[in-house]
Amino acid sequence: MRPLVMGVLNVTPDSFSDGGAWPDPDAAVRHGRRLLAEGADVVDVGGESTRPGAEPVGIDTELARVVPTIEALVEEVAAAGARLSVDTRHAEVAREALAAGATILNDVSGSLEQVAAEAGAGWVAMHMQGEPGTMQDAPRYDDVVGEVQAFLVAAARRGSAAGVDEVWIDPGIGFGKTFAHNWSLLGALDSLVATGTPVAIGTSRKGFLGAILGEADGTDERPGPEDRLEGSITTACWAATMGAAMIRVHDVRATVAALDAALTPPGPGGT
Ligand code: PMM
Repeated sequence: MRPLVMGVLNVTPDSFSDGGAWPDPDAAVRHGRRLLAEGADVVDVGGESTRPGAEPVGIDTELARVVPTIEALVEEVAAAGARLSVDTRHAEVAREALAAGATILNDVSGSLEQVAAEAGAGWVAMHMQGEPGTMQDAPRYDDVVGEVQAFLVAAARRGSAAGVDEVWIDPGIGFGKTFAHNWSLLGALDSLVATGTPVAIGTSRKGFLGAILGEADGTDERPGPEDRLEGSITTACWAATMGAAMIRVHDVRATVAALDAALTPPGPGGT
């Protein structure tokens, strides 16, 4: 079965790949509609960039970006049979966004299970080492796969104990991780899937893909976020093959098509 595709809708001036593209709720709503038309199962609305080195924006700014966007999209998303999620690490933003109609809390802090439980929402617990401002300074693990998995298994238990019926775990690619850590986590994704809690993952347009795409074409020039589609799609298909149940992406149309192609069993053959 194809994993759910979560389309990224960043209402921020400074996200690493699409920051500034939809800086105000009107532009964001138009892009949200496009994500739906392209086949997104979930539209993930975020109002604070978590890119490495990002400055925190303040709760009021985050609320002013996220809540009107969710309110404006809620009916169309429901009509399309899709869902809205809110990408935040702040309890207050999460509460307001869930009250406005989001049904999944995409929690990059991995700590807001009580908020999800109170709202009767789904909860994505993501792993992050440190804070966005400093997380890439010197990420360190003795055993990245084991440590991230232990954190996520504990988070899933906390979520269930708090009364969340729909818990997801996400290794947090790029969140306090070197490129090598990211590859190790991707390589061992099946062991995270084997824990039994549905796995969500986001590799889309991230820096470690830029590095490998630069090496692959022999130029050693690292393509920018907009030019990392091949790596984004390949890793999405890899994650799906490993059993991930939700993939967070910027390029919804291309990813849906690639996942459908990758996961279709060989048939009797056409002409
Ligand atoms: N990555 C980003 C933001 N939110 N949420 C989850 N669950 N998993 C991720 O990997 C993730 C996330 C950073 O990417 P962006 O700046 O494009 O939003």
